This record gives sequence, structure tokens and C-alpha cells, in this order.
Amino acid sequence: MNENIEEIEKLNIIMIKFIAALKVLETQLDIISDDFKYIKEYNPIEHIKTRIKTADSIINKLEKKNIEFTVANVEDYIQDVVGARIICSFESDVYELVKILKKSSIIRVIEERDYIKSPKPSGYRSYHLIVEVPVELINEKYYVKAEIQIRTMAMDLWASLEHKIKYKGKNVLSEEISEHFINASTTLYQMDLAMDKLIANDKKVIDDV
Ligand code: 0O2
Repeated sequence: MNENIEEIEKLNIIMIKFIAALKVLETQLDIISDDFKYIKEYNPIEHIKTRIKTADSIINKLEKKNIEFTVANVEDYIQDVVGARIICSFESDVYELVKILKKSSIIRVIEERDYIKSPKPSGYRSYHLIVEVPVELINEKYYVKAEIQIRTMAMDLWASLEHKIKYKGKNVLSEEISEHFINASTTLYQMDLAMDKLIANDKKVIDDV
């Protein structure tokens, strides 16, 4: 227990790293969004949310992975202490943003997981990028890992509700509710596909004029 308190104190000290990385990440994502807003005619970004994982949530995640809670393990095994979520209007916007972020020379993409093409068994859909964010303090320079989740409004609606209901039930869903969520995920995804078809037609009409 004492060890844990010591590690929590150490975690508080390294939080400066994560807070600094969050600021850099937020700024870079805002710049991309502003560029779309003011320079391009169309902004694929509906909104951006950012957060730092709480100590409790970090400890729970390590526990789930059966890994001892130490600051070194947080740095080695938890890639989403710093997190950003980008909500897009359409599925094609998600893929466009992924392309843009992969070209960035500030944020380095080190891993990607396409849970849209390959959804999780729960029905979860989203595109995840694990990135490294540069941080420069007075005497130190380093890269901090962060997770960027990119998804449509429909995927976000699903994930938010499922997360809330799972959390209420202490992380377990009954078979019936799980099945309901799997079906809802498919229905919402069909809507995303239909919307993408609509805008593809719209773009074609504009291109043809
Ligand atoms: P929270 O509270 O949202 O932060 P890995 O070590 O890579 O195998 P990890 O980091 O869990 O494991 O990666 P993964 O599976 O890509 O999931 C990372 C995050 O995606 C989760 O963070 C959730 O935010 C979201 N996510 C993944 N699966 C689901 C799901 O089935 N439902 C919902 N609603 N969200 C999901 P956390 O830390 O688990 O949760």
C-alpha cells in the first residue's frame, strides 16, 4: 500500500510531462481545424475533445492488464494517458484526417488501429492513432505517447452510451444488452454508409457542374 502511495506521488510529478504533451497536441489539432475553417471551404471536424486519464483510471487499466502499478509501467504500457477524440461528420472525413495526421512532422504516428473496418466484438468503431508528441521543457526534450481516436458522430453516440452503461454496471453488460449494442452499432454504421454515399453523389453533382 505504501509503495502505491509512493508511486502515486511519483505519478503526480511526471504529470507535468503529460500536461505539456496535451497542450502541444491540442494546439496542433486546433491549427488543423482552423486551417479547414478559414482556408478550405469544408471542415470535416465537428468537434475535438481532449483529456488526461485520471490516476484511478490508470490504476484500473493496469489492474485489468495484470500489470503492477509503477510509474515506469504507466509509461511503458499505458499509451492513452494523453488522449484526444476528433469527431467527424462523415466516415470519409475520418480517413481524410488520418491521412493529414500521418503527414504531420510535429506529431509522429507510431501505430494505427482501424476499428472501423475491423470493429471490436462489442460493436465499437473508431480509428485509433497512437502518436508521439514532442515536448520541450527548460532542460529536457522528449516525446510523450498519446492516443487520438477519430470517429463519426454516429460512432461517438454509440461509444458514449455503451461506455456509460458499461460503467454503471461496473464494466459488465448482460448478454441481452451486449447483443442490443452489437445490433445498434450495425444500424448506426449503415446510416454512416448511407450518408457517405449521399455526399459522394453531392460532390459528383458539384464536380459535374
Ligand atoms: P476510457 O475510459 O475511454 O479511457 P491495448 O493495450 O492496446 O490492447 P487499449 O489501450 O485498451 O489496449 O487499446 P484499445 O483497445 O485500442 O482501446 C483504447 C480505448 O478505446 C479505450 O480506452 C476506450 O476509450 C476505447 N474503446 C475500446 N474498446 C471499446 C468498447 O468496446 N467500447 C467503448 N465504449 N470504448 C472502447 P479505455 O482506457 O479502455 O477507456
